[in-house]
Amino acid sequence: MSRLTEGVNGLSMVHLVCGSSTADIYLLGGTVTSWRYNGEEKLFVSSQAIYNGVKAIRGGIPLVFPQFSQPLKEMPQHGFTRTSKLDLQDIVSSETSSQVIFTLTHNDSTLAVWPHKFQLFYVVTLSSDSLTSKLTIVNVDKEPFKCHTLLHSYLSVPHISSISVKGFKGYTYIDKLTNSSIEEPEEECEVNQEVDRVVLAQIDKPLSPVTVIDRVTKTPLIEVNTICTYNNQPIPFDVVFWNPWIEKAKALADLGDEDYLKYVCIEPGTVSNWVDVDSDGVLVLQQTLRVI
Ligand code: TA6
Repeated sequence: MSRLTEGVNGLSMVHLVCGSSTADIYLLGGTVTSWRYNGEEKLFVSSQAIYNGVKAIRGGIPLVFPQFSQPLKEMPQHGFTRTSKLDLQDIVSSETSSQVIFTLTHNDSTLAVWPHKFQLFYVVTLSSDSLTSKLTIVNVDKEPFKCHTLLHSYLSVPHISSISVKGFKGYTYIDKLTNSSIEEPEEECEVNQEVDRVVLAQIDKPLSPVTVIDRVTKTPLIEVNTICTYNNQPIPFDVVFWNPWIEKAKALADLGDEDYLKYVCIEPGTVSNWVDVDSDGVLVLQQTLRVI
């Protein structure tokens, strides 16, 4: 049954069970590190991931807030959430789903690098064939603030050469390797070199679903469905598409040299522009990973 338990190196984690599916979520960063559908792992975690309670766990679904990358130098890359200990509020199970609810509230260490008062809610819901991550940011300060949010999902693949990604055709993306802006002409995107792209939101055409498919049989493997709202109104969201390939994989100490062959990152978020969050404003980013 769903419960609080101990993970690697005794780190606290929640194990969710729903039918024949399971999920593991560490209190460190609220990082989902496993989602098993009928016993098959759908997320990737690095063979060299560090579980010391301080460093972000490399893999699964790290949370990115309040910044993507490192535009504000006083704050770590991808913000402080993925290295913060989230507070476990509740574990709720029903016939059809199992859910864990976490919170994170501004504290001395967050205020020291980002002087804004916020409350973060993170709800992970496991159902028989899907895993939903719902990240909610509330501005509990008197002044507005600007932030990014992103779900940095590492999706497990049989072999990187065996898959392609559908859903980007016709969207413009920023290629972070060349800092160029390119319109995606292809129905399917293969990964045969380093890929680091921010696929830009289009207001009238949300980037959902994005689907990882078998490149040969065209069988869908996993679908990423995303919703993003501000004060309950839909807002545009981007999707980051990343694989480090050979050289960058070697350069990441907590990633196995061959690990790049086993995952693709499809990362929905609000990252190409800061989102203005007014006092009492509510920003929600939700992804549902579904096995097709
Ligand atoms: O989401 C893609 C990206 O921004 C890449 O540029 C790469 O830096 C990746 O995130 C991993 O970042 P991390 O800080 O987890 O090593």
